[in-house]
Amino acid sequence: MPDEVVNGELPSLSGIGAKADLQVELTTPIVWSDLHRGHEPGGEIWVGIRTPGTELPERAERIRGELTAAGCRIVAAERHPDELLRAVHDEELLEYLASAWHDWREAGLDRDPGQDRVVPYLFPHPGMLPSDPGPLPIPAAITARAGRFAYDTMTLIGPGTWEAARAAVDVALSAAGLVLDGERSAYACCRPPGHHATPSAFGGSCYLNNTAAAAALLRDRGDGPVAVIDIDAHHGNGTQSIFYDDPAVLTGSVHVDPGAGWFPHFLGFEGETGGDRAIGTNRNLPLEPGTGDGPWLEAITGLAGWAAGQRAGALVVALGVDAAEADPESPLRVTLAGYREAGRILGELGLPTVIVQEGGYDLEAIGGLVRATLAGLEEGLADAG
Ligand code: SP5
Ligand code: ZN
Repeated sequence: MPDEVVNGELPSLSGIGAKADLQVELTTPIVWSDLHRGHEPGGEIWVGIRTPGTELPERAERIRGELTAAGCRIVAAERHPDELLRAVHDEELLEYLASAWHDWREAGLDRDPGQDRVVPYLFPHPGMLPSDPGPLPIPAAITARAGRFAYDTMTLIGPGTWEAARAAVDVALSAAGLVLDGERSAYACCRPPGHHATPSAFGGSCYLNNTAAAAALLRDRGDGPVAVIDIDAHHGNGTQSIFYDDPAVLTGSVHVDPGAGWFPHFLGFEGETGGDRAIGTNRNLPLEPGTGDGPWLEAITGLAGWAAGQRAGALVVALGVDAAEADPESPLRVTLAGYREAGRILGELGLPTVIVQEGGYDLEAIGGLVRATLAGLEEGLADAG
């Protein structure tokens, strides 16, 4: 039944922003794992102070609730082989993440000094290392090992973190699998998020790069280059690093300008355009703090046009909804209608599309923002025929 009949309202002519449209029923399958609930960040160490966490289990529950109300069917994630993790991460990082909590407890650090999460205390800063360092040693002490792999103090590891992060990759890979099996689109409702996780290090509330794992699977099983378009408010530095020298994966990101004082601070600038073996395959479009729908959508249109011009055969959308105006973690000011239009622009590419959840921290808004994006995406795909 068409939504305008269900809601007793006329459909919007403009196609964006009208209330009737936001009640639209969706058909995109949503992939899910209960294991995310085991990852309770237990706070973030911000300037040395333990502050409440932002990347909470309720995020995924809210999104799922909204999408279920929109009629989406839930598909349970399937376990995938570890080999698919090694396609995007170093073995050392994987071994560390799988054992860190256990090693922390074995060392008694949860009792003395009484820290119930894994927190690094020093980092292998380039200025501390020999000029030709060779392979970075893996310190024997878990407290130091933590700084060998984490690049911030905000991304803590607790008892269920590994299982949740591992399951989040399975969620993204299962969504990619649905698309490889013929679905036009699939949504990976995963947490913890992934786009800040690099081949060898993690941070920014991310442990394993879910988006990159999905893109690598599509690259290896599909036709033509895969385009990753990252619309999270923050630069997708991990995804960029993973594919920087890979000509078969195009990575584009629109985000708040790291040069204006925003995470990830060291990366995400316009001049980063791909490694020597993949020149021109990375695009960053940094935006000023305070930017709203117009320039944000223009940037997304630019990235979509670029992907089409490069004859991308599949699309992975790194969907952070933290660019929304009320989000506590970013200064961008995108509206609900803006997210819907972003979905439409990306859908109009007409590509097999995997949408992977990244950030978004306004619990009241995130469900609606994801729903609006998926509604736009379905409209765009329908228009593309
Ligand atoms: C996936 C994602 O959106 N990660 C965002 C990571 C950005 N974190 C930077 C945190 C900057 C400090 N914010 C103050 C929070 C105090 N609790
Ligand atoms: Zn973000």
